[in-house]
Amino acid sequence: MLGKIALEEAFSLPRQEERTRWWASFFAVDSDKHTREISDIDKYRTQYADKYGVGYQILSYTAPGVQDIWDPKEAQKLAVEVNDWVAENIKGKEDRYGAFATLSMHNPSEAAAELRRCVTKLGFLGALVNDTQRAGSDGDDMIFYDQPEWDEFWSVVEELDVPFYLHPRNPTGTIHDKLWAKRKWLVGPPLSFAQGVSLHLLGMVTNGVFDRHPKLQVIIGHLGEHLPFDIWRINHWFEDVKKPLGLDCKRTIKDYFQDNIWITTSGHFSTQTLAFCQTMIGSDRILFSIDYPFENFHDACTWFDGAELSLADKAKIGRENAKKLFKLDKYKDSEAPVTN
Ligand code: GRE
Repeated sequence: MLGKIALEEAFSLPRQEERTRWWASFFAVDSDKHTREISDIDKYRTQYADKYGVGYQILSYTAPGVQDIWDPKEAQKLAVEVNDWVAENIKGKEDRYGAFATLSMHNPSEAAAELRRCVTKLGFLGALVNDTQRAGSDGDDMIFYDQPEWDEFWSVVEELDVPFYLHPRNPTGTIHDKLWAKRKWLVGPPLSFAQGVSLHLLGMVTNGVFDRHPKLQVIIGHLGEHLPFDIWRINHWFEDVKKPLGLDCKRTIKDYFQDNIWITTSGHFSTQTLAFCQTMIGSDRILFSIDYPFENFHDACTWFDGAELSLADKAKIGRENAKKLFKLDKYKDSEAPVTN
């Protein structure tokens, strides 16, 4: 399918090669290739996109990124540098690339102001944040955005009418030492990433963030970070036990998945799982994505293009849902016929 849109696509700053290699050492079999690809915006990415029918990509600064920096000033400085850098590097390529804002999440009003700058001045399409913000004097604290002081930030996200992508990061500090240190192969895509994001997102649901901000749109990757599989059980426990015991979120988990939450196919190229997600949350809230360069264009695109889906669903998931969500203008192959 031509003109696909992909939106969990990572870059790092070329000046950070050492850090990129450190991260690659945990997650990339070929760390030279990974480092080359993630530090490049245009060369390899555009070649792959042309070869595999991706018309438009929304780029984001790689994990753990600014969420790993517990000094608030340093975090803010890096966020601004990253945003200016990516804006400069996609200039003139607006028919192929957009960007998510990178935010320091130490302070709700500072995060809101940087998001506003990115959206109104740089033309960014939303924000992507890597789960909790490390904080405290030794980085062992974690800031969750499901607390009332973050209402100020969420109001601005709603007002700007842009989506917020809640992306994983690695467990750190005491949490890492107690839970994961002796189970290190489960860190990342096998388990810890989904646990982190699903805890955070369900924290937002149960703490009433979506009730206070009903227009808020949050995207999660990897076909929903295990949540679609658990919707029935979460719904049963919220409605039949937790609400009678005092949980006071206004709607059901199914409602939040209909009105506020989107999932992407990033790094999860299974037709069976996709079909299950379609039955649980519907094709209107699923978005194609790759997760490049942690995954590759070939696997994502040959899977999606060949998957047994109706043409209508292929069009929605491959690009039409994203066009609407991000209010995109024409881009390369945005109107190309959809074929199986
Ligand atoms: C990511 O998307 O950021 C990521 C990693 C490490 C492994 C897989 C992955 O940072 O998708």
